[in-house]
Amino acid sequence: MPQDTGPATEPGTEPATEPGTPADAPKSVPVGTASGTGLGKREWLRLEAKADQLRRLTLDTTYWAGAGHIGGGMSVLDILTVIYHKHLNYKLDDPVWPDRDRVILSKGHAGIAYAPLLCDLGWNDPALLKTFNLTNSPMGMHLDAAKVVGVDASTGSLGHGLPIAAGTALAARVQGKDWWVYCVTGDGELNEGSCWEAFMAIAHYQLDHVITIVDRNKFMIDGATEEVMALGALADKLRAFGLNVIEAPGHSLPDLSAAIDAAKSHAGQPTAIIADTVKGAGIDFMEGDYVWHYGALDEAMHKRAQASLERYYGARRARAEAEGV
Ligand SMILES: Cc1ncc(C[n+]2csc(CCOP(=O)(O)OP(=O)(O)O)c2C)c(N)n1
Ligand SMILES: [Mg+2]
Repeated sequence: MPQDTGPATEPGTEPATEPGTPADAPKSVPVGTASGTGLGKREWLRLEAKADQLRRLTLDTTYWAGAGHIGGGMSVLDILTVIYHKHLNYKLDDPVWPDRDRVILSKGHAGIAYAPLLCDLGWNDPALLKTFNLTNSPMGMHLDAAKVVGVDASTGSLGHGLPIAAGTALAARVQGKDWWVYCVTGDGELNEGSCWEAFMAIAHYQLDHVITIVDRNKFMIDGATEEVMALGALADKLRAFGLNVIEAPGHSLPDLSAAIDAAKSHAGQPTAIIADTVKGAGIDFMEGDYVWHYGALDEAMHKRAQASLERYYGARRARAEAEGV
């Protein structure tokens, strides 16, 4: 949450259309995973509205751009929503406030989901989304920290975010600062050896203010992670590298929020949260299909995707209404 001021956009942004029923929901709606402990009902609904708004904007941005990394954009959006709209310490009116928490989107190809969030905060002109990845736009497919306000590190070449996160946390230590560093990685990205070098450094230096969140959507660019380059017992591997590991359903906002709370209260050892997500979450014809790692939408597909997102939001909101306290 931002300092002093409230969230950038309050609830009430829900579409006027009546939501669908849970039975209509795409398969990515989590079932039986509610802890309900991470968020109160009102806040849960507020975050659901925000996540819905950002999913729609990500879909539209993909449509305007002609194509984009929509699969991994959709899988990471709940993670980004919970970070920015619940946990992150920042100032809306001063995006470069030196004491802010840092976010490093190591899976930089998800810029197509990150750009809408950074525009929605008011840090970049939302009109820029219509130029996303077009010639001369400041918003390229992978966001450039020198051109897009709010980006703490330019990423896109996989495997660099975790080393940057380690360095950022060490810098905080040297300066006596206590900012948190959130590093969001892909699961296929963990094929990069530099991630594991960084995990070793993060554990060795006990950088407990680095919270790694792995978007475990089980797919990479060209297939299932377990077929292309198996991660196997990922949680055990991360534990063996010295990290505290939390596994959480990655599309359940209360569970994600509770996982971040648990990471923050686990002092002395850095935490990695493995967020179990669905590639293409919310768009039924994309879910779990790696072909939609990067894809183009015509008008008919755009409309189908919008209808799917509406059902998805309806189901999620119904769950929050039923299970929230
Ligand atoms: C060093 C590097 N090699 C290759 C690529 C091309 N590339 C972009 S996304 C991607 C797959 C990443 O998979 P994953 O981390 O699982 O991403 P997600 O499923 O979250 O979209 C690849 C290989 C790249 N961006 N950087
Ligand atoms: Mg993946």
